[in-house]
Parts: sequence; C-alpha cells; structure tokens
Amino acid sequence: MDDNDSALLNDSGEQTKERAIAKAEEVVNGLNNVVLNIAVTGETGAGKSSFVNAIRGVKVGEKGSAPIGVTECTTEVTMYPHPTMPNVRIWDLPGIGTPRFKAKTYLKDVKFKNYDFFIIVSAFRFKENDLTLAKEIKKQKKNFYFVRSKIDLDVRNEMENGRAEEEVLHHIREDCLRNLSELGPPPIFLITSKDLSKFDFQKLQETMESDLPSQKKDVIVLSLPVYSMQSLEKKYSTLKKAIWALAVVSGGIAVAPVPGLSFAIDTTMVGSFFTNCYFSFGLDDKTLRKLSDRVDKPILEEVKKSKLMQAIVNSSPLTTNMAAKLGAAGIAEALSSLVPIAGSAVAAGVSFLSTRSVLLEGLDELYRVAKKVIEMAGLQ
Ligand SMILES: Nc1nc2c(ncn2[C@@H]2O[C@H](COP(=O)(O)OP(=O)(O)O)[C@@H](O)[C@H]2O)c(=O)[nH]1
Ligand SMILES: [Mg+2]
Repeated sequence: MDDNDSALLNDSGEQTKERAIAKAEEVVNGLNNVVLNIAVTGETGAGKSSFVNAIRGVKVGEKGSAPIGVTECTTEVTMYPHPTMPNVRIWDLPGIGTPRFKAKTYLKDVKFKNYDFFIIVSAFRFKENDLTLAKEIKKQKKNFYFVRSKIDLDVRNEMENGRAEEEVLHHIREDCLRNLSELGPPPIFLITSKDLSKFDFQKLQETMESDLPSQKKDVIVLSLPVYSMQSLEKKYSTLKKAIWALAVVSGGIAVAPVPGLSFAIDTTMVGSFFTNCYFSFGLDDKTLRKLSDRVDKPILEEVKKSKLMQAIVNSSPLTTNMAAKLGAAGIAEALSSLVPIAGSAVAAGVSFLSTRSVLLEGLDELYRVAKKVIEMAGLQ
C-alpha cells in the first residue's frame, strides 16, 4: 500500500479502497444534494419574513427577499430558496388559526411532512395557537423551536426605562417559559433579525444542528450566513472534513489541462468547490458590501487582494447558484501558484495526496481572507 492509499483509508476511516471511494461519493453527493426544508411560522407581524431573510443572508427589499410587513403574503405558503444553496429551502408559512388555515387542520394544510423542523415566531407572548401547534408538531415527531423576535426593540425600550440588558432578557425568557410551561422545558430563543450575532441565534443554530442527522447538519452550517467568528470556523471545519472525499471524486479525471499542475484533476469540480466556499464564507461582493454598510467599514478593498478570490470572481459567468458549473481554468491557474505542498506531492507521483493538498491550500486561503473580514468588521 502506498502513501496515497494509506492516506485515503485513514481519511475515510474505511478498510478498503473500494469502500473509501464509495463513501467519498456519498459525502460529495450529500453536500450538494441533501435537501433541507425549514418551516417558519407565526402570526402576521411576528417577524417571520424578516427572520426568513436574515437566515438567508438577504436584505429587505433585495431581489428574492421575502416582503416585509405585507399582510397578504402570509395567506399563502411561500418557499424561499437559499440564495446560493438551492437545496436549502425556507418556507414562510401563514400563522396557525388564520381563516385559510384553521388550527385543527393546519399541519395537514401546510403539508407538515415536507419540513425538517419548524420555527415558531412571536414578537410578544406565545399564544394558545403557538402552543397547540407545538403540541401537534411534537405528536408528529418533528422538532420545533420558539423564536421570540424583535428583542432589539424590547432591549432598547426597557433600557430607556433604566433596566439592564441582562435583566430584560431574563424577564422575557421567564415570561415565555411561563406561557409555554405545558410543554415541559420548551426550546426558546431570543432573536433579533437585524443582527444574528446578538442574543440567542448562535444557541439556536447549535440546537438545530444537534437535532439534525449529520449530512443535514453540514448543510445548515454551510447555508447560514457568517455572523460571528465561530460560525465561520464551523463552516471551515465542515468544508475541511469533506476535502478528502472531494479529492477522491475530483482526482484522476483530466477534464481540462491545468497549467502548472502536472497531475489530473477535475477543474470544474474543484472550481465549484471553491465557489461554494467563497459564497459560504460570505466573500462575494454583495455580501461584503452589506457587511461593510452594516459595520461602516471599507472591507471590500482589502479582500480583493486574494489571488484565488480574484480567480473565482473572474471565472464568469459567476452565478450565485451553487449547482452552476464554472469555467474553472482561471481558478486552476490561481491554484497552481499557491500549492507549494502540492509540488512535492506531485513529485512523488501521487494523485489523492496532491489533489487533497490543492483543495486544502485553496480552502485555507479563502478562510484566511474570511477571518480577516470578520476581524475587520469587528465581529467576535
Ligand atoms: N426592530 C426589529 N423589527 C423587526 C424584527 N423583525 C421584524 N421586524 C419588523 O416587524 C414588522 C413585521 O415583520 P415581518 O417580517 O413582515 O412579519 P411577518 O408578518 O411575520 O412576516 C416589520 O416592520 C419588520 O421590519 C426585528 O427582529 N427587529
Ligand atoms: Mg410575512
């Protein structure tokens, strides 16, 4: 067994090369194709649409965003695909007990079977309807999370009355728990859709993750916007964990000759992997500009310095659809200049190891840039 094979078995945790290759295909397919359906429900005005936009990293009024403060829209079930991961779908559901959706038949009417879990949003106390819904969801053996929204407003108002933030949060939490006491200790999260780095969003993410099977867990980590250093680190380790599999699947197929790389690699596949990383890390212009605006700092100028990022941007047409196949020659060229490790692996004539090095180098490069952005933005 050569270095190549033993690294493969080690990375995959499998006993044979055949099993490792099969597992690699499963991992890669999973990341691209595992579907996640998230239902967001609650009364009109609760902040559902705002929350849907926030978790998709989409700004109010932006193309494809959920309309805010529009009553009519909540009489229908509306699906909002994630802007860069179409396999993640967020459903804006009308509140339970609206004329079209009676409490009794609600779950059936909204086709509850389609959803992986439910987020029940309320801007005030949770009401009878929320409780009824949660009980029904529980009966159907699905997960639900209560989001108490618009916490930024409560904090601001109460602080004007001389209360400390901690005290306000504690009070709201107690109040929600009392409303929902029938459910045992219910999963309640205090959220502002204006800023996911605040209050309980991190905790909500962790709870959703812990309830999901592993492939869906990875998908949700990659799809949520980068709102903190920790959320970025999670994305990085999720992508890194998949690299061995991608190296297996993308190695050994010479789709296009790559200048500077003397081994075979599927550049289209590698290109779309880096494009996925790029969007998942929030490095695209649109996302950076939004972050720049929010924190009032000129971030865009700085990050343009990454060679790989330039290549990703230039390998047009750069659509925001992750499934899009790229003309990745530019990306491969950029890679060949940042692969000192791959150089030695190539010399040894190994394919798995060299492909893995290229992927790791590229991922690390984008991660470095993304970390810099987070630091510059002053996020923790
Ligand atoms: N300050 C603040 N306002 C919010 C928040 N979430 C929603 N809103 C506002 O509340 C109103 C209703 O929100 P919307 O998302 O349309 O609620 P929906 O009817 O449940 O979809 C809009 O004016 C939003 O701007 C929040 O977290 N903070
Ligand atoms: Mg709405």
